Amino acid sequence: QRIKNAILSLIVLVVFYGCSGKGTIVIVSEQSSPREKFAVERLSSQLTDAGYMVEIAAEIPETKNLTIEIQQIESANDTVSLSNEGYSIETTGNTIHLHATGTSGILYGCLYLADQAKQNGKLPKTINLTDQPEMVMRGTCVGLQKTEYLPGRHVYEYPYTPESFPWFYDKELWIKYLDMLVENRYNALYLWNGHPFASLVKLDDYPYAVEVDDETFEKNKEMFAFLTEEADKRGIWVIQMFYNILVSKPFAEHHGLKTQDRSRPIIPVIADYTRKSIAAFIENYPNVGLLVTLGEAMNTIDDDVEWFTETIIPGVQDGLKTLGIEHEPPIVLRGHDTDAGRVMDAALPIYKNLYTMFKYNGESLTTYEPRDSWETNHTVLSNLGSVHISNVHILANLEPFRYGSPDFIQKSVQAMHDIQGANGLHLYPQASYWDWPYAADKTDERLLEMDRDRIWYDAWARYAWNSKRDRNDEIKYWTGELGDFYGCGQEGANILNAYEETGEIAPKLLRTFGISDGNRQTMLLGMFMGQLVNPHKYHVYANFWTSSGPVKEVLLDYAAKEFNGEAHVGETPPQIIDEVVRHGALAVEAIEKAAPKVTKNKEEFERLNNDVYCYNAFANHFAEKVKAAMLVLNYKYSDDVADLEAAVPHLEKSMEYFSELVDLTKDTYLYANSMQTAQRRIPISGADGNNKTWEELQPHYQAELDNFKRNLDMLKTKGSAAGMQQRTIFEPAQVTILNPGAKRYALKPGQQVYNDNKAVIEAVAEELQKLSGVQFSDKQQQEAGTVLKFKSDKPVKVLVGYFNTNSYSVLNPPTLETNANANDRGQADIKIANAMHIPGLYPVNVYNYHYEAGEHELVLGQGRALILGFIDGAEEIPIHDAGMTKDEHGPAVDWLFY
Ligand code: ADA
Repeated sequence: QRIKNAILSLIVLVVFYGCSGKGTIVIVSEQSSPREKFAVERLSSQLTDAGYMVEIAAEIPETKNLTIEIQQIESANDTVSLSNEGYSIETTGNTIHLHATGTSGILYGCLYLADQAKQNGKLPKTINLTDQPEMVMRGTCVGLQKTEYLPGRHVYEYPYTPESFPWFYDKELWIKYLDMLVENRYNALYLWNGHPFASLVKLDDYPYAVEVDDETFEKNKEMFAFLTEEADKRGIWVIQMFYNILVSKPFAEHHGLKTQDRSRPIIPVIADYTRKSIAAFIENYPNVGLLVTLGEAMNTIDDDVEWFTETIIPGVQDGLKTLGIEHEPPIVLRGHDTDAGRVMDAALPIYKNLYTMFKYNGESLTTYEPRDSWETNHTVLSNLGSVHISNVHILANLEPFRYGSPDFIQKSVQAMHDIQGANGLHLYPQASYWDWPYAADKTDERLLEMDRDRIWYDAWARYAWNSKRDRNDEIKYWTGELGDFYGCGQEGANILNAYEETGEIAPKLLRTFGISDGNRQTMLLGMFMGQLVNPHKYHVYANFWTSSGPVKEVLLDYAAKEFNGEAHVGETPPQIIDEVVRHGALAVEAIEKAAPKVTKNKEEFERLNNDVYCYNAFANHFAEKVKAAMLVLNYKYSDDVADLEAAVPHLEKSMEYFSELVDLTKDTYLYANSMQTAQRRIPISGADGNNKTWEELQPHYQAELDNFKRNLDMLKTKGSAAGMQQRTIFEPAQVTILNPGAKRYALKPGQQVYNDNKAVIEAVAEELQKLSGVQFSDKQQQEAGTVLKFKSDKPVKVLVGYFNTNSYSVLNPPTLETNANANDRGQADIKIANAMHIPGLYPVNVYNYHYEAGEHELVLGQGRALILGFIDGAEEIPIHDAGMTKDEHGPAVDWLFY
C-alpha cells in the first residue's frame, strides 16, 4: 500500500508540474535546413524539460506568448560551417530575437538558449549578446588505426572493415560522439587512415584495387552518408585524412609493388591510381573534406611538390568537374615531414582554397611557450594568410592518466594564436588514440575515452571558442562544472586544483629530460639512467630541447656548468624536479580534501584520485632518478667514487616510488601506451605488444640498479673503469656486393672511407675492427644518395654509419618522429654511438638494418652515410657508446648501468 501511495503521489506531482509549467514559448523558425531543424529540436526539448510548453511556428504568431524568433540575416555559406558561426540574441518585450548569418550561428544561438534553460531552469528575462568563435576550425580526430599492425600489413594500413573497427558501424556511438562534439561547439571531425580510398571507392581502371568485400563496401558508403548527414546537422564538417604514397594491398600485389616505400620515386601507375581514387572520392563523398599528409612515405620534397600539384589537386579538380561544381572546397595540407611552405608556393597558383596544419608541439604536450621550430614551422604557414590549424597530435607523454588542466590548455590555445598565428585547432584524443573508442582503464566494462576524458574535450573547445577568458571566471566555471559532476559543490575547486597541479608534471619532465616529443617515447613509463646521462646515444630529436618550452639547461649542460662553477641560465633540472614533486604533493592534498565531499560519479572519482596518486608517485620516482643522474654526471668530472656512492640511495628510493606506481596501476590500467609496436623505443622497445605496463618495466629498472651497484663495487676494488666493458668483436658475415666495381676498405686507422674524399679513419671501436666497409663516392652520395646491392646466403645485419651533425651534407638517421617505417629493419636506434673518429668528417653513430638471406637493395636518400660492413643476422648489438669521439661533455658514463 505504501508503494501504491508513493506512486500515486508521484503521478499527482508530475501532472501538477506538467500543467503548471512555465507557460508557452513559441519558437519561430523556417527550419529551412537540417541544421536549423536540429537546432530547434534541441532548443525545444530543453525548454520542455525546463517546464515550458513549446510550439514551433513558421511565422510570428499573433499571441502574446513568449517568442523566440530565429532569423537568418544573410544567406549561409554553402560550404559547411567554415564561417558564419556567430550569432546575436536580443530581447525586446516578450520576444527573444536570435539573428545569425549562417545556419551554424543559428545552431549555436539555439544551444546557448538551451544551455541557459538547462542551467537556470528558465530563460533569462533579458539577453543582449553577440558571440562568435575565435578559431574558425575546431576539430577532433578519430583514428581508423589499431594498437598493432594487421597480419601481413604495415603501419597505417587498416582497411575499413567491421572486423577491425566494429565501432565504426555503431550508429549509436557516433551519435553520442557527435552530440559531445556539438555540445562543445566543435565544427570538424577528422578520420585518420593511411589509404582509405580502397575501402570507399571503386575505379573502372583499377577494379582489383578495392580491399573490402562488396557487403563491407556498401556498408562503408552507408556509414559515410550517415556520418556526414548527422555531422552536418550539428555544424560539423567530416574530413578524411590520408598518407602518401600508400596503395592498397591488392593493388600492390597486382603490380608487384610494395604498399608503401619511402625511397620509391613517383611512378606513373601509382600517380594515376591515386588521382583517380581522389576524383572518385570527391564524386562519391562531395561533403567530405580531405586532409593530406604529404610526408612519411614520400621520397623527396621535390616529389611532395610534384605529387600535390600534379596528382592530388588535379584529382580533386577532376572530381569537381564531374560533379559540375565550380567553387573549390578547402583542402587541408599537413606540414608534417615535408616543406609545406614550398608546397604551398607551388600549389596556390593552381588551387586557392588551401588550409594548412602543423603539429602544435610534436606528439606530446610539453609547453605553452613553443619556440624555435615549434614556432617557425607554424609562422611560415600562418603568414600565408589562409586558415592555419595547430594540431594537438598524439599525447605520448600524457598517456594513460587523466589530464585536464584548463590553465595549461587555455595558455596553449593562446600560444597557438599569439606565437604560431593559428586560427584553427585539431585535437587528438587525450589518450588511447590507437585503441579508440576505449580508454586504457582496466574496468569490467571498458570505459569510452570520450566519457572518461570529457574535461579534455570540453577545455580545448572552450578556449578554441574564446581563449581570452578571465582566469578568475574560469576558476569559478570549472569549480562549478567539477562540483556538479562529482556532487561536491565548492569542493570542485580542489578537484580543479588537482587537475592543474598534475597537469604540469608530464610536460615539465618531458621537455627537460626527454629524448623526443614523438610517440617513440612513452614518458610515463620512466627512463633508464643510461638515457638520462647519455641521451644523445638515443638520438635526441632535432630541435626538441630548443623548441619545447622556456630557455633551459638539460642535464648534461647543467652538470658541466655546475662542476665548473658557471652561472646557470633558464629552467634547470633541480628546479624542475623540485617543482614536479611539489605539484604532485599539492595535487594529492587537493584531491584528498575533495574526496569526502564527493556524492556523485564516485567510481570515476576513485579513478581520478588514483591517477593523482600515480602522478605523484611518478614525479617522486623521476626526481630521485634525476638526483642520481646529476651525481653520476658529476663523477665524470670529479672522478670521485663518492659521487657514485651518493647516487645509490637515490636510485633505491626511486625504485620504492616505482613500486608504488606498479601497485597503483596493476589493477587499474591495461597499458600505458596505446601504440604497441616496434615504433615505441623509449624507455624500451614496445615490439609485439611488450613493455607496456609499469609492472613489466620494474625488473628492468631493478636490473639497472643492480648493475650499478655491481659496477660501483668493481670500480672500488679495481680502482678504475678500464677493462670493465667486455665487448664482442664482430665477425664479418659473408656477402657478395653486387654494385659494379665496388671496393671494400678495412675498418682500421689510416683507411680512406670515400673514393673521392681524402679523409681517413683515425680511431674505430674495437668491436668493429674485423669488418670492412663498402667505399662510395662522397659527391655521388650527396647528389643522388646511396644504393647498396648485395647477396647473402644467410640473414645479415648491414651496419650503416650516420654522421652525427646538423650539416646539410649528411643523410639524416632513421627518424620515427617523421617516418613510421623507420624501424622496419630494426634501424631506428643508434647501436654504437661515437664508433669512429674520422678527422675532416663528423662523429659516426652505427645503426643496423636486418635482412633475410637473398638478394637485396638498401636504398638510402641523398647525403653522406657509411656502409661499414655486415654481421650475422642473429647478432644483437647492445646499445652502447664507444667513445671514439668525445663531445663537449666528455666520455660517456652510462656503462655504469649495464
Ligand atoms: C610519426 C608517428 C606516427 C604519426 C605520424 C604523423 O611518424 O610515429 O605515429 O603520428 O608521425 O602522422 O604525424
